[in-house]
Amino acid sequence: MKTRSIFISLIAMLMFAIIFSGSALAALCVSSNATKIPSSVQNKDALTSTLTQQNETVNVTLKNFCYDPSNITVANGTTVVWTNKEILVSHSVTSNTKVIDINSGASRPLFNSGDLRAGASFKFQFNTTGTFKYHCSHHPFMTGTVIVT
Ligand SMILES: [Cu+2]
Repeated sequence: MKTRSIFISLIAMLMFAIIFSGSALAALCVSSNATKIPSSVQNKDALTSTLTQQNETVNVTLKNFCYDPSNITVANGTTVVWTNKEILVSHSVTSNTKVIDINSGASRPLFNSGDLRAGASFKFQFNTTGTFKYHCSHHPFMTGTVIVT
């Protein structure tokens, strides 16, 4: 009986260590910013009008329990591609913004990669301006923002 309780204590400590190490890694996640400025833009006066006409791709990496860059500003119509560059860990890219599904009438995230395994990618095209926050459904401390202008 005593052996069993020691075993249970060890398992509890191990689980705590795993959860804590994930949080510690998240604390090391330095938020980064990026603004996608099309190469065709020569001067700032042209920037606003040109940004809304672009159809470009922006890449975000998932690594060390971080989205990098975690905050991006993109033109309306931009496709964002998230790639999981971890060795073993699965993540997700799950929108905080909810929409009503036309077919089922149920609420669902605007975009959701589901289980994004190491090496896998997920993409979503933004066709509405606004601020779109997202998180990892496996590790809720992982967060990111896409600002569509
Ligand atoms: Cu995750």
